[in-house]
Amino acid sequence: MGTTGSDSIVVDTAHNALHRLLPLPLAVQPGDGVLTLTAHTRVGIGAGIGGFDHTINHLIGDVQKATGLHLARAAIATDGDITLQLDGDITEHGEEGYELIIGAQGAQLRAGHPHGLWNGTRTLVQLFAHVPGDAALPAVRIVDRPRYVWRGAMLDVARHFFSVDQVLRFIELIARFKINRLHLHLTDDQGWRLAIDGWPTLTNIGGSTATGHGSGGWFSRADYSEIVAHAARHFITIVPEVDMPGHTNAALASVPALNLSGTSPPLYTAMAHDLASVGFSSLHLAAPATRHFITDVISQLAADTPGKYVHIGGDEANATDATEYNDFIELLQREVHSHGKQLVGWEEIANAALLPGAIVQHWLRSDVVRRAPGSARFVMSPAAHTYLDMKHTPSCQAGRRWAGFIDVDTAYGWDPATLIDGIGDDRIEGVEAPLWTEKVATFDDVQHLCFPRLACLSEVGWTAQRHRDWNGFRPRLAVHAHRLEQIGVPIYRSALLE
Ligand code: TNX
Repeated sequence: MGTTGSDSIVVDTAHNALHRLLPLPLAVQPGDGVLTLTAHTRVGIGAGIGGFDHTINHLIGDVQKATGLHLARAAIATDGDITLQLDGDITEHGEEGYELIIGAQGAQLRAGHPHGLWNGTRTLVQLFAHVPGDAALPAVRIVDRPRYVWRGAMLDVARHFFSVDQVLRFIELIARFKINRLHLHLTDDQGWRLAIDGWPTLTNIGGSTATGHGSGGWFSRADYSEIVAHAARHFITIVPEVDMPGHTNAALASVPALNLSGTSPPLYTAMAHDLASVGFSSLHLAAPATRHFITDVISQLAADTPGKYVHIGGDEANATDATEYNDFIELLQREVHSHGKQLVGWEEIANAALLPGAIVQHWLRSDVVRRAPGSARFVMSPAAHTYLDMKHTPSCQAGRRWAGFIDVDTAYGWDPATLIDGIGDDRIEGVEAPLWTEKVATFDDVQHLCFPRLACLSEVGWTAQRHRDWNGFRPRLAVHAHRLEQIGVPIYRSALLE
């Protein structure tokens, strides 16, 4: 096929197919007619490289859920079938791009990489009406690739713990919108949630409770690997965070030798109500166990995480001396690099001497972000637009309000490239929406705060800015809010979508 120029989007709002696509692809050209799948339609691999079994099986499962039809797999696809083709010669759409052509002769999906094929299947599944018995796909030609490589969600399992099954479910939900990073905030003052070999008290003591005296919990190494594997099947990279040197009361309470005094403080189950009272805990380089602890924690995280990132936190270290803070971050950076991984940290790490490749996650203060060297990369999580723990409206039960109310228009209406002077798309790795869980105790609340706002973030991260506007987005978000409700997700029903 010929290439579709990146500016050639055809926005025909009368066309149903377009209303079903979220995030909006780079180029969509509606055709005439439909392709109606039947019990004889098969899903096959076109000529080219094989090896994307999970993607095909997942597609077959999704088609069954959307239409009721169970499609068979074919070794070689023919007319009328759905053909997936991995073709290393297709390089222009990058790792995640794809081309999808649907017409009377069938559906052809082509990509240069397995991740692109996966993304194409997400688009194909969105194109169904999701009405039982309706197996029609609109004729269309789509050429697509994302704006940013990092489109993330963050789940804080430290303030309140969420089980492996809940995290697996969360992965399935975010994958619908082509989100490709799941950042797990694994440790904080109120809980340490990952077993570390040789340090059993971290979880036995530090994982035993939660904010508000909950019962806590933690992941074994096997649990963590199960999460990583499920994420990988959905082309999601796990970004593990162990927050240091602040936000460490759970570790300090578990291991006396991490304290300068040699004595542990009590467990902390309260919640800092304002930004001034957070950051009361700190690790210290001079405490007897600190360096050994850092080596063990980072090397286990690196070994158990196939993705290239290790997030070391670094936020709100208000109880750490400024010079020691920088030494601490630089030590963590060396440790992360010694395992061949890329350093990620909250914006405060910009105070330390960061080496090329470091990723700075912006959340609050542009002046702090600007201290980062020219070589740094940025993930944008501005609290006022992306913080999923902020209430949608004053009547929302769960969540907080310090960064303002965030309804779906606010979650959608920002451009990462114009947020901070001097930090444009050439330096931005992507976007992420964090869900902090001090005031989020149940998985129903998690889903209510995340959906549909994560769909807004997904389009901020995927769709070219010139193709984004609230009026075009609103009906598409309404379609997907409805679909989430159909599968039982307790979403937030925004009045803006009525
Ligand atoms: C600030 S964002 C924090 C978190 C809190 C959150 C609550 C950041 C790097 N630190 O520790 O949970 O606010 O909204």
